[in-house]
Amino acid sequence: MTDLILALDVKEKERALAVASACAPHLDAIKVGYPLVLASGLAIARELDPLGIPLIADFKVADIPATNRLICEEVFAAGFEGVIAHGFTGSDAVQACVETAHEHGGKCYIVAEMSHPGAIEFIQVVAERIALLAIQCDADGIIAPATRPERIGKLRAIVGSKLIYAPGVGTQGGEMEKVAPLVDGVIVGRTIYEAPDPAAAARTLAIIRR
Ligand code: NUP
Repeated sequence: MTDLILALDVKEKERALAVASACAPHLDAIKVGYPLVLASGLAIARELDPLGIPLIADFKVADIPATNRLICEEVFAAGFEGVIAHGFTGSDAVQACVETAHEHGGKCYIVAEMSHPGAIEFIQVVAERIALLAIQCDADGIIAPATRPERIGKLRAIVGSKLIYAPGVGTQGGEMEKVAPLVDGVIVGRTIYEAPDPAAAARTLAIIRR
């Protein structure tokens, strides 16, 4: 079954914890990114820990290898199980993230193609090469756009059985029914946490993704 991953881009800590807790029974992972960590600190990982749901740090790590390693060490020391890194930085920078993740028993996902309209200007042009690089660097999976299912198909042909996680369902226009059969996990943020009843929204999406 395709995983349902909540993008917890809620900046108020108490509300973030409340949304995560209410939605938890319907989730396979929670993705935390800059909005929540910059507002609440990296210790948010420890506060989410009692939910018993894997946490993915979406920091889109994109620096030189030495700095990538330092960033990823902090991510895993904080209690995250996975990290998302950019691939356009090249193989040495990607390898630093993958190696650090694996040294900590964690996973590393590489952004192959982003989901927003501007992604067609630059990153889409090299998305297949990034996906191949992710495989060559032993990454655990890639991020591919739920907003362009036809692109997911092209990237799947490159990554085979490696994981594909797709953001862009709901508010960005991607459709769960079309995307879920193509990927290993669907990442959803606003459609869940901005809903009047986030738990009900998560439950509905969890049923549709089957
Ligand atoms: O290409 C990407 N698109 C994207 O939306 C890569 C991402 N990591 N994301 C993230 O997925 C984005 O930062 C947000 O956290 C989540 C989608 O949220 P929403 O559009 O469902 O609210």
